[in-house]
Amino acid sequence: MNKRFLDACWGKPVDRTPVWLMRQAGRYLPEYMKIRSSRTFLELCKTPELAAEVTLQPVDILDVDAAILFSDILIPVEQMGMELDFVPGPVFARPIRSLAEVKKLHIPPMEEAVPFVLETIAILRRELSGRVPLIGFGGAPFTLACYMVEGKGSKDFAQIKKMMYAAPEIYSALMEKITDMLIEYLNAQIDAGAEAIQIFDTWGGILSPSDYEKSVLPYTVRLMKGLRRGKTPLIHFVKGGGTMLETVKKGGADVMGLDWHVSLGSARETLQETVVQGNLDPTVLFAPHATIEAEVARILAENAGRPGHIFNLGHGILPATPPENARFMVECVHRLSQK
Ligand code: 1CP
Repeated sequence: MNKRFLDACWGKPVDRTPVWLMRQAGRYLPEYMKIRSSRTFLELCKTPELAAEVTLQPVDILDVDAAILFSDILIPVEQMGMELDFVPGPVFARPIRSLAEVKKLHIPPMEEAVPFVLETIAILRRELSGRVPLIGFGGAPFTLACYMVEGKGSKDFAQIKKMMYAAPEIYSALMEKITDMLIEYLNAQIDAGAEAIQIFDTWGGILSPSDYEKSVLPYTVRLMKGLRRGKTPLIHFVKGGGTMLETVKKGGADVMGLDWHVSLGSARETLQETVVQGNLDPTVLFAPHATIEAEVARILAENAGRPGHIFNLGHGILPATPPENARFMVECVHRLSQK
């Protein structure tokens, strides 16, 4: 039973720093590509035995201290009635632009909408049987709204920002509906057996701190209050959130995810006793081993032995990463933090 990750989420002392990698399953692993080659990404997400298999690959290959459900943040959005494709980034055929379109979005019972997600979690809990904890996840309301309004990834997010500034009634109706959906979706994951939940707010950092506080934070707060989180720690990762940590902290998560634009040491000063996760630049995994080891050592030194640090990348692992370097990074974290 490896409880290192969960203990660290609650700020308890651990024998060595737990480590996992955002997006640790996926295209950089040949073992993933083999399974993926004969089906689409969506088919893979919707086939519980296979989704469970690719979830376990990085646990076996990298020796990480947590598994994260293999799925995507946009899977539950498709079930609200939006046609979704991956090419490989997500694309919605008909983005949301009007109040009528927001009103048409529905929130089906989760056992009917995403039985495959709940089934994957059940299989994983059986197969892991305590080996490492299982993290469930969802997108934050704003990040999901970005994709739903833009229709795909974007460089400037002009459509969602335009809606926020020029059509606040459509924006708030959409954010309310997404928040309602996420409360159902993430509670269903908790009930199915997810032992921690990470909320990915990948695009929260594109807003000014004042807009984040006014137009994103209230929904995050409502989401976090709506989750059955007694025994289930909540991790909140806002990419680009380093310049507004005090504001993000008001969301109320147990663990704050950090990207690499903020130093872990100064973030800990700002956040005081709040548990943190991060924050190695994912491109360091392209460097020679000596550089990877030095960067791991630097981050551990910035944490300065405080309890409540989960080692991770500052964002998802890049598809061209050599798996051997990811494995070496995990080994460095374990070796250098050993008590
Ligand atoms: O072709 C393929 O195999 C699809 C590639 C792929 C994969 C492997 C996508 C498309 N999503 C995923 C899995 C995924 N997505 C996981 C798996 C669990 C893990 O091992 O961590 C998770 C947690 C996500 C979450 C996700 N999807 C986020 C938040 C995290 C982040 O990286 O910021 C976002 C923004 C997405 C959208 C998405 N889905 C896929 C892509 C390529 C993207 C990013 C598109 C963009 O940059 O806008």
